[in-house]
Amino acid sequence: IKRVSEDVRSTKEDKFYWFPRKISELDKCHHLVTKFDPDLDLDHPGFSDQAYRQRRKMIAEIAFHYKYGEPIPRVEYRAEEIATWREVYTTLKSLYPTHACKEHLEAFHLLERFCGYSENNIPQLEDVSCFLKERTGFQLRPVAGLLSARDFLSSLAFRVFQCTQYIRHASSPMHSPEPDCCHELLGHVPMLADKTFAQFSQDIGLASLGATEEEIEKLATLYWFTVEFGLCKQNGIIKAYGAGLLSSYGELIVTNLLSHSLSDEPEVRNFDPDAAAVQPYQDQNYQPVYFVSESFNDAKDKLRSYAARIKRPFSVKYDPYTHSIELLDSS
Ligand code: HBI
Ligand code: FE
Repeated sequence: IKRVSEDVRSTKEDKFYWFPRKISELDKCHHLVTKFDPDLDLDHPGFSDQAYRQRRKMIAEIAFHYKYGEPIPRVEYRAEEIATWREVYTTLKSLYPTHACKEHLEAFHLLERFCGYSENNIPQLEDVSCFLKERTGFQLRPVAGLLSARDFLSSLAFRVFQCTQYIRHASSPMHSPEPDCCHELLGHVPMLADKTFAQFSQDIGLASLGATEEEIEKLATLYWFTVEFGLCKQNGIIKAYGAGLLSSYGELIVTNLLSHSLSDEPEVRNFDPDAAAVQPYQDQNYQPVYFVSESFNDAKDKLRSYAARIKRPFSVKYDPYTHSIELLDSS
């Protein structure tokens, strides 16, 4: 394997999309998608609530000014925000023992003990980030809303998870069209505390670096059916590990019925990255299809073999000592 030199990378046939080569360059990965923004999405529960939109902007300012290496500024949440959190927290927590995978349950318990998780407190991203760093080397950085798939996935390559800090509108505690802190803290964070899941997440990120638009679309879809809506089988029972499920009361309930259900709607398939990468998905309603993994190790191995088949003019290796990407000639 030889190192690719700068001049080789700039030749015409080897053109590829820019990507961050070191962790501090994630400061440039901030491109937002406005699809579900309350200022522009008429169906957003906060669309006609000026005070909510103002508050969400204030919290988004933290993300706009944030630079890698700084502690994540704390937010003093208001009573109304904590009330929304409490409702989400208590409802979901009551479902986890029967519906969440064991990795989520175990981490959730630790987060309650050590990280300020409780029905009366919205945990601070800085505290959660320190907790995750010790567990799996993952860390958080604040983000102002829904990021482009390319920017979002590239941060995973560095074991950085981009986290929203604002909370959903009080009028609909059980649903948010966009990611909010309930989704991140209750759905994603506990899973990122698991070693194998952390590796799986980083592997999707590494596969995305410099990828074509088509490959990014497929990786984002793969991400959707695993990290967001993935199921796994534990002791013969189907459990949820996807953050979209673990942070949605209605959809979480649906998945628990799948172990016993005789109907074929929704459909449950064995996880296969080639199929999941091109499966149409639903971002406004419940999924018509779920993919179930035997274990995170199995999912990780399958993803690795999928990623190895993506054609790129180079291959990448993460250097954990310098938090940077080494490019290797793939020929
Ligand atoms: N942005 N802030 C944020 N949070 C996500 O969970 C997220 C995102 N952008 C894209 C995305 N998730 C995925 O749906 C894939 O497109 C990668
Ligand atoms: Fe998410």
